[in-house]
Amino acid sequence: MIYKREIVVRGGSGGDGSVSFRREKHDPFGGPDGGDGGDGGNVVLVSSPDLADLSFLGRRKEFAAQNGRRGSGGRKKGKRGEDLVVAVPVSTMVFTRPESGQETLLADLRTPGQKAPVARGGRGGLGNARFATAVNQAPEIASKGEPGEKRPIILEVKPITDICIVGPPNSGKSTLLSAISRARPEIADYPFTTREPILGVMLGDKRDFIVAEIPGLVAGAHSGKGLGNEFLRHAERTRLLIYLLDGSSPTVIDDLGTLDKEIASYKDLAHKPKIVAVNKMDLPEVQAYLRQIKEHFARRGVPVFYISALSGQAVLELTRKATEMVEEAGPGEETISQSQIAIFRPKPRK
Ligand SMILES: Nc1nc2c(ncn2[C@@H]2O[C@H](COP(=O)(O)OP(=O)(O)OP(=O)(O)O)[C@@H](O)[C@H]2O)c(=O)[nH]1
Ligand SMILES: [Mg+2]
Repeated sequence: MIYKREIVVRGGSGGDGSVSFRREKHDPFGGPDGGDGGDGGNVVLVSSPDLADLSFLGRRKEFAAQNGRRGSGGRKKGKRGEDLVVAVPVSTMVFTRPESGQETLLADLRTPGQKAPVARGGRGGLGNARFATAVNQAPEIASKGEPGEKRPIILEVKPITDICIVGPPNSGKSTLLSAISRARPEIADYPFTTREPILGVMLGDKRDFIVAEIPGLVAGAHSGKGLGNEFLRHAERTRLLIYLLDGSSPTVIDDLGTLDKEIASYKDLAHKPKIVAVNKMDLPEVQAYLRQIKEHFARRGVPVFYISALSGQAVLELTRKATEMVEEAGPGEETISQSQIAIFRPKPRK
């Protein structure tokens, strides 16, 4: 899966204006009648809920709209170049890549069907009919069409979610996601079963919540260990993190520290509201040193839940607290589920 790509977009060039004179039997020295060139087409991005990532772009580097056609005699305007419409996943952010300095956000395509023009077509040139004046009634000049706007842009998919489940490999993230949502990720007793972020919808009383599972994070993920930490991009626009730890891990206390470090090393994720959930409470070996774990985690100052994603123990309490905290986090960013209504931005009038 590809979540970040740079492409070059180019609007079509405008067609040239035409130089032409009316010649008819009854009027052999008729005036200039060269038409204007057509405008070039624009490149427009549109967000589609059917796409999950950017791999469909393939290796294609440049995306250009059609050129406008040249004008012709009889004051005929050249045909306008067609727009090139490129579909991208919902929640794609579009940045400019300036020669120097900061990338700036061009568009944030967060609702299905939302459109963003990213490269304008050039205007068509003027035909010689436009240049006729009292002094020069037979102008031999027409103007050229303008080139279309051309620029590199960066596409980055950053889903907007309510809750992200993060944790070490094999801690039960997929089991929890399938317990609380309709997603059915693969579950297996080895690390890195989940290799891509997975989204699920959790049904709520008043509204539904988008929950994501992020692939397992190991110590050093920020420097590429394990599957790396690139997937935390999926947590950038979440409202709540659930730290899911494996209660049967002999190092469960250190696991929390490791996870904290990895989260802290990714942009400003450290500031997100969070809940800690210690999983696999159904296992007898966990019970053995549960008191020790509880004592340690109680000092952390974040809500801690002791759950079994497998048996369902305390899962309802966890989700209740989670939805409460999501609502407390305020209106924040709208998730996909709440904004299925397409927003079509009308094209500017010429
Ligand atoms: N006993 C017990 N086993 C669990 C529980 N939750 C998950 N497991 C088991 O732990 C193993 C890993 O579960 P997954 O849900 O695949 O864990 P994960 O965190 O998604 O793992 P990765 O995607 O590989 O990082 C599986 O064998 C699960 O059956 C639980 O609450 N109790
Ligand atoms: Mg998994």
